[in-house]
Amino acid sequence: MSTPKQFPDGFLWGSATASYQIEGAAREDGRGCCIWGTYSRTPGKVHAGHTGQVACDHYHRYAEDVRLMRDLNLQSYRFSTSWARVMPDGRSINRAGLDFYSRLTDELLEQGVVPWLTLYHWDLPQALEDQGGWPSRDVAHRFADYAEAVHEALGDRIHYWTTLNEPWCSAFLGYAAGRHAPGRTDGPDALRAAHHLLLGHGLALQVLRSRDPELELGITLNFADVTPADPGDPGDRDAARRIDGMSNRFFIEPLLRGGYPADVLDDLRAVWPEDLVRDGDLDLISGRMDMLGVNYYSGNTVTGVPPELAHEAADAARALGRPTEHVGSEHVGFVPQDVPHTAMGWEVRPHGLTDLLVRLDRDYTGPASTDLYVTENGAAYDDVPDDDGFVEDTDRLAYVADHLAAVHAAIEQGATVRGYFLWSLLDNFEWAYGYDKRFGIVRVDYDTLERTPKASAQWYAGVAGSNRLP
Ligand code: PNW
Repeated sequence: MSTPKQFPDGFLWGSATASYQIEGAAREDGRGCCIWGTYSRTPGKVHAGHTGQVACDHYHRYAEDVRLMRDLNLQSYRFSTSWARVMPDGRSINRAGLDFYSRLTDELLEQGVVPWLTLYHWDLPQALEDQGGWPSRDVAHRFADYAEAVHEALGDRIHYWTTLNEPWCSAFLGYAAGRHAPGRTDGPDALRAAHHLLLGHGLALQVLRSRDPELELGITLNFADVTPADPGDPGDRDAARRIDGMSNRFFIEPLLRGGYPADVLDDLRAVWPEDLVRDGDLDLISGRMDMLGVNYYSGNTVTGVPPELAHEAADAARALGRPTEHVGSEHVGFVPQDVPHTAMGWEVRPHGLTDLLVRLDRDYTGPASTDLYVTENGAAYDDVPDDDGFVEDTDRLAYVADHLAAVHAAIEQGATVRGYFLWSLLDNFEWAYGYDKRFGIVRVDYDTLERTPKASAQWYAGVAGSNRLP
């Protein structure tokens, strides 16, 4: 019999969601249109034409959802504010939009749930996309104004603030691969978007810090476990260096080391816009952070394709309408592994989370005295509800248990990990997959909008309540 794994005192147990994925009420109280509204209404972009118009109707059911969190022993709730609700045209403030987040915050505090706010989880006001979107430098400044407006309304009650969720997805899925909103497919523009997202983070950090030095500030990045197909093969090792460079180091190095990784800039030589980085940008981007949010789901095993085939491969992908998100590394091959997969087709690689947290602490956050939080981890599976809507989701439960064991192992190896947020509290709008993929520990019946905790929720409530893994 194995001994229960105890987590450190004060470890923060929570769950996470995002505005566009759960709120609905897309036209209520003056909310403006956002890029996901536009993208999801574009034929062929989102599974079955699903949109976030109604989603989980959290906008009207937030009180019920907060009670659910309390019943599940959750100590913290990570949610995002919708920029288009707060600033419908990306610039002027909509009081009614802020009031919703004020009501939500009060409800959380009343039920003893610590609010953890993300300012940007992908729903850029359409008006700002129409003015160029993230490839335009001005949007970074608009983001700092938005951060100030949200802080003005909620700063007295919220301690934890993260600027961006997964800028990698915003930049490379949104502007290079076109698989996320706004659906553009231009490599240099994706790089511009990435830099301006980081700049927006730095500017917002500065605003928030100057308004209140006591806030706990940071950003959430997504990381992948990247391994070479044959560690003895120099081509495969170089492929792993490239994908690790673009997926993992491209964002963390400017944030915590003050510069883009030299080898990655080298890989990007042909596409990197020369006038992109201005004097002072990297000082802003590397402003001190109190915490780093880590989102982790899976990883890839990669192999090098001979360079002479590289351009051919990139052209072929483009001709098929599938340009790659891996700008500058179009010739890397991905080798499926014979391991369990989730319903997303993502490989289950819990050990990668231990390695990642230990590496981040050793190479980046430890030296910077920045705490680590897992701000997302979880899985989609094909749920089968019984007549009462209950789901015995042993697969999701096992996924979470294995990843929590991996977090525990990282802590035992010395990594400073202070909390874990399960993605997601509710089944919700899973971006290009619409409502077809379910990540919730609580089932949502999309006909009745009824919520029913799954077996994984009951299990997770036990973990959160006892601060240990059974
Ligand atoms: C994250 N990838 O998205 C987001 O933060 C959530 O909003 C989302 O629902 C969740 O993970 C599950 O998908 C990702 O292709 C989407 O590597 C795609 C990738 C990674 C994260």
